[in-house]
Amino acid sequence: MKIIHTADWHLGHELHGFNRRLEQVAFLQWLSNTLKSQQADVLIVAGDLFDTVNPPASAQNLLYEFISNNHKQIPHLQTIFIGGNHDSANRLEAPTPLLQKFGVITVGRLPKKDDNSLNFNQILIPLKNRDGDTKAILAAIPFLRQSDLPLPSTLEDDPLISGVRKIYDDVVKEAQKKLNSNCGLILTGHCYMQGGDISALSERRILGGGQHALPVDLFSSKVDYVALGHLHKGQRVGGRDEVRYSGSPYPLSVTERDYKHSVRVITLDDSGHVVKQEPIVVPRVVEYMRVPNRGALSIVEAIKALENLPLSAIDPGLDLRPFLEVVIQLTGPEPGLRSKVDKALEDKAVRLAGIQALTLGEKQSLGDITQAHSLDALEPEAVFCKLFEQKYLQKPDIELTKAFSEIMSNIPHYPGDQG
Ligand SMILES: [Mn+2]
Repeated sequence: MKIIHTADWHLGHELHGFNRRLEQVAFLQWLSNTLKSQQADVLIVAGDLFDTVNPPASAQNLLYEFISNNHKQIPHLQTIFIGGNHDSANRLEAPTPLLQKFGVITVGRLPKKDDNSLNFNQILIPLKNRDGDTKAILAAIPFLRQSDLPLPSTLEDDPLISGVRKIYDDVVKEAQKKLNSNCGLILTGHCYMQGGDISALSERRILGGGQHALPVDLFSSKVDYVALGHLHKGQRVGGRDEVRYSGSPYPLSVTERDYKHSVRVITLDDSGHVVKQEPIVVPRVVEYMRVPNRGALSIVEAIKALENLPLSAIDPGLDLRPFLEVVIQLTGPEPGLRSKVDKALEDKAVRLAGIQALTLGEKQSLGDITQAHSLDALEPEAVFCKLFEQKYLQKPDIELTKAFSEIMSNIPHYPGDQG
């Protein structure tokens, strides 16, 4: 039996205001074809199908077209969607009665009975090969919200970790009652695991405080595979090959430019145990460029590089133009930075997806360069000068200091005035 594991599609996602529908269409078409060519029996999408709880109709339409295509091409395919932190559990589950007819099971939120106990009938899903034989039990656990978690049994326990652990333990215990020697056990999750390699800026810290990362020993060593979602880079967790993030299928931030996004193919033998797992790289339909390729340029160098950007002579059309990130090293304030970059790109068929302006003193905190003062003993002008020095490693010139004082004198009753 073959399973394809993917996650974090974020349908409806925009990059700096640019629509990405064509990339999303291309990915779903490619995935449909891959499911067919790989002769997959099961598709698991481990959360964050949509980018927002209220996705645009066009994004929902994409998903339904994908399901309908699969049903035509691979009628026996079983598809399991679990909710992520970006998804609305209700919205995901609303079309369930229809989707079931297409072999799709959606678990938007943790299924519970009226008495608040876990509804194992909905959590535990038998996965079948094409002959209709159950080869694995899938415990479909979605993103867990605080309200899903049981209270800790002792005060010493971290309530988050002990709550999530209890849910996984209970579910695995129940699943094992149904397992026989010819059947594997697969779990899903949408969470942030300790030691995970995050992609700068594109994933949210989902569980606040210092305890948002979960330990990998949460997952029993008896499970055959854990299909995770949330982190956008595919990776195994805690050195365990069977605990995996598939990663998102395309970049959700320009910083993911050099990373090869993929889906994961898992092959189970006749007794339901994993014999092989491998990534298949998702082809890109849009190019991601960075100026410069590594490091940063001064503004003069950067503008020159932008003017000489190596672009294809034919404009592929707005929705397929390359995304571009520009990284500039500043030595002082540059209020006209954006307009200079915009001007250099005026006639270029690219989409500016971010300007990263590096300042010289970025690694220091204000405390590193200034003696400890009580806040009310500091004049705003002094704070301004210190911050400027911290950022640019030089003092602001007289003109700038004067302009700052002028602004301050125009603010009626700033707190310093009140003594
Ligand atoms: Mn997520």
